[in-house]
This record gives sequence, C-alpha cells and structure tokens, in this order.
Amino acid sequence: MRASFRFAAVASAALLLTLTPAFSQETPSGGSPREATPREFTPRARVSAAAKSLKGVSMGRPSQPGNPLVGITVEEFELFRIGLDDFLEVEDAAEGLGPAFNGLGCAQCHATPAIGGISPVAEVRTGHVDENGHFTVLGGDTLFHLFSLPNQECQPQIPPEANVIARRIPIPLFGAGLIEAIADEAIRVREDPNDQNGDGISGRAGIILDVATGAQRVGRFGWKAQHATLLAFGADAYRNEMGITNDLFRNEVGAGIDPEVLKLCDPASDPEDRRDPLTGLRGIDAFEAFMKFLAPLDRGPIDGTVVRGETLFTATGCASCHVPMMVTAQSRNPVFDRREVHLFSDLLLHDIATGDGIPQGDALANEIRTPALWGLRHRRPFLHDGSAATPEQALLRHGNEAQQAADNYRNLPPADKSALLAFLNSL
Ligand code: HEC
Ligand code: HEC
Ligand SMILES: [Ca+2]
Ligand SMILES: [Ca+2]
Ligand SMILES: [Ca+2]
Repeated sequence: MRASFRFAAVASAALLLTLTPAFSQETPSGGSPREATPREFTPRARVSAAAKSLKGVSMGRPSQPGNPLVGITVEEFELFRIGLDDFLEVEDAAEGLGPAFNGLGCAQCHATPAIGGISPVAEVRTGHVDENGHFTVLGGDTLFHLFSLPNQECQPQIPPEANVIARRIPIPLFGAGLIEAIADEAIRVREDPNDQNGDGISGRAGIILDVATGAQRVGRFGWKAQHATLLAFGADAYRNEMGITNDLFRNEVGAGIDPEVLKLCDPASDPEDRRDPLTGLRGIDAFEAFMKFLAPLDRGPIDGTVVRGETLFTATGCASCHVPMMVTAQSRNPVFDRREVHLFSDLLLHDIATGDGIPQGDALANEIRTPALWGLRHRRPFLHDGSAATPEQALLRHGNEAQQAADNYRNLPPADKSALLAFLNSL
C-alpha cells in the first residue's frame, strides 16, 4: 500500500461521505441530516457525524447496498472506510502485482450492485482426472491465472494433460462479517454425512486449517467452503487473485509456470504486502475490516405472493439446505452478538450434480457449499460457474441430494411456481 495514496485516502473520507448517496441521503426518519459546519470540516468530525446518521438508518428504513453494518462504532467505521479504500485500490508491478494475476484490485470483481458485490468475471481452475476418478493437480495448483505482466513471459498455459476445466464466478461479500461470526458448532449441528434421517440430503462441514489462526475450523467462505475467516480469504485472494504475497501466503504462485521462470518475472521481494506507515495496517487487515463491517443487502418488497412463496420454499425442501436463518455466536461486540443472519444457507458441502470436478480444501470434486441466497435479486448469473441465467434455471439444475426438492418444484401448479420465484426475487 502506498503512503501517498493513504494520505489522499484520509482526506477523501469527507468527500466519500459527502458524495456517496449511500452515506449522505439516508437520514434518521423525520430528522434532517446534521450538517457539518465549515469549522467542523475535518475528516474526524465528518466521520462521526455520518456514523451518527448511519445509525439512524436502522429505524425501519432500507439502507443502501454497500453501507456498513448499523450500530458500528466510529472507530469501526474508520476501519471500514480505510478497508474500502484498499479494496478499491488498483495495484501495479512495483507493489507486487503478478507475475500472473486475475485482477488488479478486489473491486474489479466485487463491484455490483455496490463495492463488495460481484462482476461477470469467471476464473479458471483445471487439472487431470483418470478413469478411476483420481484427480491430479497440474503445474502446481488448480488455479490458472487469466493475465500476466508484460512481456507475458509468465503467462500460464493450460497443460495438454488437462481434462477438467472449470470456471468460477465471484461471490458477493455483503454480510460476510455476520457469516464469519456464526459458530462452527452452529453449522455442524446440521451435518448428516451418511443421511441417517433418510431425506436424501447428506451435507457435511468442510473442515479446513485456518491459516490466520492455525486452528481446525469449519470453512464457510468460497464455493468449496475453503476458508473460515475473512482474514485468511482476503490474504488468499491478495496472493492468488493479484499475486501480492503477504504474511499468510508468503510465496509467489503461478500454476503452469516454470518456477525458475517465475523467479525471473518477479522482481519484488516477498512478502509484498507491507504495513501502511500511517495506519499501521497491512493490506490484508484492511480488506478484513471492510468485509467484516459490510452490511447485508435488504429484502425487496414483501407482498402476499412472496409470503406464500416462502412457505412453498420450505414445503418443497429448499430450506433443508438454504436454511433461512442462523444465529451468530456470543460476542463482546454487540454488532455480532447473537444476531439473526438471514442468509438462506446451511454453509455445508453438498453434491447436487453441478460439481466442478475440482477437489479443494475439504471439498470433494463434486461438492459445492450451499450458496447464501440473500441479495439474490441483485445478482446474476447463478451457480458457481455462472451457467444459469435465472434463479429458475439454477434450481432446475439441482439433482442428486437436491433431486427431490427440484422434483417437488416441477410438480407445483404454475401459480405456486411463480410464487416461489417471486419469493426468490424478493431476496
Ligand atoms: C479476478 C476476480 C477477483 C478478484 C480480483 C478478487 N476476487 Fe474475491 N472472489 C472471486 C471469485 C471467483 C470468488 C469465488 C472463488 C472460489 O470460491 O473459488 C471470490 C470469493 C471471495 C470471497 C468469499 C466470499 C464468500 O462469502 O464465500 C471473499 C471473502 C473474497 N472473494 C474477497 C476478495 C478480496 C479481499 C479481494 C482482493 C484482495 C478479492 N476477493 C479479489 C473473484 C475475485
Ligand atoms: C441438497 C441441498 C440443496 C437443496 C435441497 C436445494 N439447494 Fe439450491 N443450491 C444448493 C447448492 C449446493 C447450490 C450451488 C450449486 C452450484 O453452484 O453448482 C445451490 C444453488 C442454488 C441457487 C443459485 C444461487 C447462486 O448464488 O448461484 C438457487 C437460486 C437455488 N439453489 C435455489 C434453490 C431452490 C429454489 C431450491 C428448492 C427447490 C433449492 N435450491 C434446493 C443446494 C441445495
Ligand atoms: Ca507478486
Ligand atoms: Ca439427511
Ligand atoms: Ca515477489
């Protein structure tokens, strides 16, 4: 992170709060925004003024996509804002970008409907599977980068032995801090790996080693539930998406690139993510803060049809995996303390016959972690590879563990089908 950029960033706090509708238009119901007088025109005063009015947003008014969680402290808001700046930053080779990379900054792929969301970018994973189903990683990793620095001497090349090529689209980050705050046990109580209750569903937790803490944890982030914490995921993304090595992922990677050649393409010494002299934060700390305090998206309008659709969602069996609500663990931070999280996911791994053939973390080749459905109306396409254009196309692809639920949907009368879809479109 560049110090010069940081100075600009601090100065731009006031600008951000003045110009971004999300931060300026919403005011406590009935009241008018407390305008900062010219004498109060320091970033600090503006931040606290805005933080106060943001709290007002909670009073029954919908918040804008991209807002921080309601009720965070002024200090937390400051961290969120610094994190947002780093999340928006565009990196270059001098800062460690590459040699091979998928993007220049987090926000390139996490951008709509607000920063933290998604984009239609799809990444490539590849490998070889033999006739016995045994998977072999080719070229050091399954992730093959899309781009490389000029003059492209480190452009990854998919090896001829590859017979699995999978694509994955981004996952929105709204509400990620609440998902992080759910206890491992709260996820594990729904495990039923051998389907002992005979409902055809055999979800299991993805148990991974969290590089941030060294602990065995229940993964809940990523299509393969490959990470448990936002610090670890952000650090993984910084190295794997952008090629910026950091305290948690210290070595350059470039699948399909000769390690000797990789060295020649990489002038910057590792780790490349340094502490910011002004804030004392590493890039990975800033990303963590931004994602942790990013609020979930609000529900759309709820009418009689939507309410009926939600009943059908449960009745057809969708809610067995897309669990409507989980509760966060006890926390000393009131924002995360025993909060309802309306995510519509069990965060478990399932095989619903859409798998991408890539084993990763604890997930088998064809297991995918149930995606949260909150904020669904704000995004498309659907499924891990973006191969479904509509929620209905996505659900009609459900097989194996979700076969029964999909068949139940197929057997609904047309009016019920549209009610269920109306419900999905209200998320
Ligand atoms: C080139 C596009 C791209 C860039 C750049 C990118 N991401 Fe992502 N992000 C993705 C994709 C694709 C996934 C799903 C990956 C998977 O599970 O295999 C994802 C998933 C995530 C998740 C998991 C969310 C969840 O709820 O499961 C987090 C957290 C995340 N990204 C953070 C970041 C951060 C922080 C950065 C910047 C350091 C970043 N991403 C940069 C494409 C990108
Ligand atoms: C056995 C668990 C299970 C059941 C039951 C289930 N789903 Fe899913 N659902 C998943 C998994 C896993 C995925 C991700 C598949 C992928 O990306 O390849 C998914 C994906 C989706 C998606 C796409 C979400 C996105 O972000 O791309 C929608 C929409 C969806 N399911 C709706 C439904 C509906 C509606 C029902 C009931 C008819 C249902 N699901 C039943 C596990 C389940
Ligand atoms: Ca690098
Ligand atoms: Ca079961
Ligand atoms: Ca380097």
